[in-house]
Amino acid sequence: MTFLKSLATSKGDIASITAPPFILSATSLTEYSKFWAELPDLFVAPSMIVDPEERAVAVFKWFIATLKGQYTSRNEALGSEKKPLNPFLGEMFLGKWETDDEGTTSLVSEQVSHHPPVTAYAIFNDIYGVELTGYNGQKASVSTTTLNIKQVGHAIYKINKFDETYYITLPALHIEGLFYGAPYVELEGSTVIQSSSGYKVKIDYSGKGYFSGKKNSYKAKLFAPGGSSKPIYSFSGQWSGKSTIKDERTKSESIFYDATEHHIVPLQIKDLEEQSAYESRKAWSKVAAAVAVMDYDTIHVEKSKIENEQRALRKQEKEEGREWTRRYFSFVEDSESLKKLATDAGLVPDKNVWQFNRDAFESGPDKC
Ligand code: HCR
Repeated sequence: MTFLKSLATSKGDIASITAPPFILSATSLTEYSKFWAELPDLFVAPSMIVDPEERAVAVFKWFIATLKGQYTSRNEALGSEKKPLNPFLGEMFLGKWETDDEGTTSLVSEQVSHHPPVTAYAIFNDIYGVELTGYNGQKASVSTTTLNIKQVGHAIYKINKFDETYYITLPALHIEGLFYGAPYVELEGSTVIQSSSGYKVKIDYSGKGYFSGKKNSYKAKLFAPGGSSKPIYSFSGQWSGKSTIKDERTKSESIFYDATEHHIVPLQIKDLEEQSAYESRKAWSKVAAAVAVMDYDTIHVEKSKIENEQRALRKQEKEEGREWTRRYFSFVEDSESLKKLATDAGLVPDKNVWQFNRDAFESGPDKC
């Protein structure tokens, strides 16, 4: 009841929700950027496809495949969705995937804003010349016992070889099961993947009972360049299960992807002893240990230490008339080409966006 009351009075400020110990996660939100590339084979696959139409299909496939990790992995591994640790400004999460076929795929995730929380990320594989950059914030609202979350930000997927860019919008979601103390995520609304080649995919999400009576359902359409309202492909199914593809020209249909058969590649991160104090696992290690044994007092004490340290830093910056310098991302005016893609995707383009500075990362201390 205390939890539900805290939810009702949170006014959408997720950080202020007092969750019971068994709903607390030992993982910081900066870590969630990894879910974009836990399937490195699908992440790089579009770069090997010459035909732009088939390439757009491959980008869609990779995107759909990321959803299971992004939105159901905690539920599956821990029995319910958990309240992640609220990252501090400047917190970093770094890692890489090493696979025989894809080589190294690197991840750089940085907390670029604390109030409101925004995480920026870059994931790149130089062998295949693909890069994903983006940023993510959340706007929450509460209706009775459901927490509704709108995602702020977008992702940009680039394939160097074809000089092609995909603008990816992020779905809204809500948290169900709060009343029973067993929260889980369901997606709603839509995602648009707009390619600079003109191909566009629109994905509509629904939960139990809307399209198919099944959780995690979606329907998607792939449109050719030129603005026709008739799709060339349609897709449907469960993003955490099986997906079907239908060629709308030949009417042939087949299974396109089965999320239950594709296994993630674990991200490699440095041992704690090798990590800097601003890296997520190192910074939150004492809190994480206390969460593991549900020691609420220690969680509170250790969290407060980090929060007070952060408050002191902000105070000092204010007194010195300066702002915290982000390590590898800067808030810059959006380029005309990205603004066009956002407009084509049906959005009002952002004026400023968080942009990854690869040179700063390459010459900095965090390259691993
Ligand atoms: C909503 C959420 C925090 C944000 C998480 C995001 C949207 C972060 C960016 C990732 O790319 C995708 C992603 C996946 C997560 O599913 C989503 C989280 C799910 C729950 C968490 C809430 C803040 C938790 C609230 C929990 C209750 C018990 C208070």
